[in-house]
Amino acid sequence: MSTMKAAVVRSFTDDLDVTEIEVPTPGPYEALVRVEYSGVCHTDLHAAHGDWPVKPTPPFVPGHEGAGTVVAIGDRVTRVAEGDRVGNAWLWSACGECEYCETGWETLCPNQRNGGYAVDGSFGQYMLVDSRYCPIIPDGVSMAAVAPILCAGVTVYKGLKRTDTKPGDWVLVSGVGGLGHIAVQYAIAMGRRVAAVDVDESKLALARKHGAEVTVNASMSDDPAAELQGLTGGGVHGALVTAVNGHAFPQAVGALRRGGTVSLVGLPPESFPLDIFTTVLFGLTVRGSIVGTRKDMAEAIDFFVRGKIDPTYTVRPLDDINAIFAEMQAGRIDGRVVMDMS
Ligand code: 8ID
Ligand code: ZN
Repeated sequence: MSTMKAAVVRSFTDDLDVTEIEVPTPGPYEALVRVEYSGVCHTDLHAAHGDWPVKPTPPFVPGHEGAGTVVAIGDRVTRVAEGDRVGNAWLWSACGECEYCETGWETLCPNQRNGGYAVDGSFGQYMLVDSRYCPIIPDGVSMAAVAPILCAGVTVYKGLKRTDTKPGDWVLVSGVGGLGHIAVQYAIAMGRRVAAVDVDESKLALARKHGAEVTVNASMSDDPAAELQGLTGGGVHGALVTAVNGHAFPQAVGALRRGGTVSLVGLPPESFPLDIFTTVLFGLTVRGSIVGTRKDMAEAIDFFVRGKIDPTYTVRPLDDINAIFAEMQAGRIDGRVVMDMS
């Protein structure tokens, strides 16, 4: 039996256990990947804390922004070969046969399995991927820099598409963390004008660095929605909420222009009141958006390969995972943390 170092969640209340565990064996359609880098997503923190109604079952290894190289393949694998550069993803696999898979909505497949949640993820030196669903990483790109694209990138790219905006329109990015700072960049690359909201000045500075024209600090403003309405000449055409705080959600709805659409992406385990009168009279759309399909992933990676997206990230060792989670919880991370698995 060969072993590897991995960060294991043993309970929702304890620190992760960085320890030696068995290297998994690839089954049919699966490939074994030597992980080089893995981004740390706030979803991993929600998973480790058991924040959501559908909880993962400890012990498990989080991580769904892993980038590495295929070192072995199981039976019936045709899409990848040993030596190929691939990643894992939140959409680890789907059934391929249900009404959602059949209609281009595999992200809604009720039989999907999620990386770092139902299947062990990328917070370890090796991981399994489903060869039919894993993102393919082109040659020549930095494995550390591409890691945040595999969840943060695809999620905000899809969420921005779902705002139903067009070039020249205003888009609000609420929450400029790992997802949000990349959302600013996709929005600019897609020709949108960006307004950004956060509760931390350094996050707003990062948003401006990446092209946001308007920034509002929600912790300093009496009415961030009204301020955004004024600064964008009548409201934003679309909004993407990545904030991990329920208060940001009605603020984003309140910042919409008439006819606007908000894509909800952040997942604080909370709810928020939706004002029926303004939603109806102003013809607003409020929708959820969850990661992206394999096609969205390939498109998101292509923006990155063409140099349109430049994630801000810090490389740290896997041994730092508990400190990284504590900093994330306190909102002290600029951009993304990417862990080096070597
Ligand atoms: O597919 C999806 N829907 C998807 C995919 C990936 C991640 C959803 N997520 C979810 C995560 O589970 C998490 O709930 O998106 C959320 C954001 O993930 P992240 O970007 O990885 O988290 P972060 O780096 O900690 O950034 C959070 C940002 O929110 C700001 C913080 O300052 C930070 O910049 N924020 C907070 I906390 N309160 C805010 C507020 N009231 C706020 N920004 C604006 N207003
Ligand atoms: Zn994620």
